[in-house]
Amino acid sequence: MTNTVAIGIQWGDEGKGKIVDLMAPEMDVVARFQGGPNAGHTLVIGDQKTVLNHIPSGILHDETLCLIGNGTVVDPFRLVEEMDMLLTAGIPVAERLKISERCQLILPYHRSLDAAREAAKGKGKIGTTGKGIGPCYEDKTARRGIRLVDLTSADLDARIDSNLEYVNFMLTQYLKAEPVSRTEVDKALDLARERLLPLSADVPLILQKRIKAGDKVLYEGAQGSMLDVDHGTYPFVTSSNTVAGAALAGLGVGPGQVDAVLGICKAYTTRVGSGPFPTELYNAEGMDCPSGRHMAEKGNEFGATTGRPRRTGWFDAVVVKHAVRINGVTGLAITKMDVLDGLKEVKLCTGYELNGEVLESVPACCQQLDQVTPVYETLPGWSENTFGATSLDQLPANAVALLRRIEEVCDCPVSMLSTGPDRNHIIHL
Ligand code: 2SA
Ligand code: MG
Repeated sequence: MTNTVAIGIQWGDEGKGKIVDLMAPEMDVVARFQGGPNAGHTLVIGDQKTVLNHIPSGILHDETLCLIGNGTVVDPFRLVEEMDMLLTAGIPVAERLKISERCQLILPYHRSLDAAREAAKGKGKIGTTGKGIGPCYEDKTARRGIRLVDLTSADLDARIDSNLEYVNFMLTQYLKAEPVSRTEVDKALDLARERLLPLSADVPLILQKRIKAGDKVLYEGAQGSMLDVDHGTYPFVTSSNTVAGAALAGLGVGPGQVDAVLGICKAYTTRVGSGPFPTELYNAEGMDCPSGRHMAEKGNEFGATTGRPRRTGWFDAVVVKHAVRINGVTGLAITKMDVLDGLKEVKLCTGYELNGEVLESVPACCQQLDQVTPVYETLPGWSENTFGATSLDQLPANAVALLRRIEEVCDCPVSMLSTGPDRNHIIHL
């Protein structure tokens, strides 16, 4: 194992939690570099399911140091809740977790702004997770954010006053929503001071020492490349960079400290929230098709934190190729292959047709992406059960053929294949 960035390369929910948890025992450090409680990483061990929002998916392993980097946004209420959930399960979180002192805090007014803005947009809404992610990253860029380390700063009160004055003007005058009280904000700040500040640390310093000592780091991404604020389906994206490059800025390491990039994707595609999705087959708004419904039902496609039903569709190799390029993916991890069991045929989208031309890449303009017609390659399906398979020779020939075709079309080797939610349901290639 080498220092590896593990990221989602579709629209999130690719099964990153499972893959990271699987790799964690081989790694010494697992570090999150972007996103916040909008992530929902599900780990299944035996019959126990754990959903993590902020905490890196290595936390269940006693030898693994978990780091939350400066590129993330942290909601004190949610993070403390998550820590307590793990404590109750017997995991000594405080001994395994360090939080960057430069982390931005999500405060109650960020959640109010997120909800009020979405409500004001009506049909044109982004479909955010409602966790205050966008407003918090906006404050960071606007240089009025509150970081963990700022809890000890003498001007904190004045900065909160000034932020609240501005936010409450926006909420009441412009968005016609309820204002946020200082008491609510203080509750979040007090909780962060009491429970998070003791875990705060100089994360780049820790990482530098660990890497120099020969320790291996797993950089854990959240969401997916198509939700990246620069490279995704803008404006239907999250507010952070989700690509592999963000691991460097979001933790404070250099390019030489990453050896491999693992791109995690499903054997089909899903998306939650609004925005273009060329290979879409099925959604809760009335689009129906037996194969898409099969994926949604068999794949249990509901958001891990919000419970929202996900939209489903065929594997989009144009998207995955785009992701392989912008992330420098060195190996693919394909998840939920078993969900395709029982389909008569399986399709891969290998190009987009627009105005009689076949496009080589994902168009940057959302309106254009909305209008493309997918060019499909159809492969025979299989009726055999691949759930829980642990070696390639347990798979039907047609499943192996799909895998090989994905490698060819995406020009990237598959290094892992996940065949179920459990740690053991994996094939290493
Ligand atoms: P936000 O809340 O500002 O980041 O939302 C902006 C867009 O990004 C999408 N988004 C996600 N899409 C899939 N999975 C996500 N995480 C959770 C999970 C989702 C859940 O991993 O299970 O529990 O529903 C995630 N986070 C953000 C979002 O749908 C918007 O399109
Ligand atoms: Mg998820």
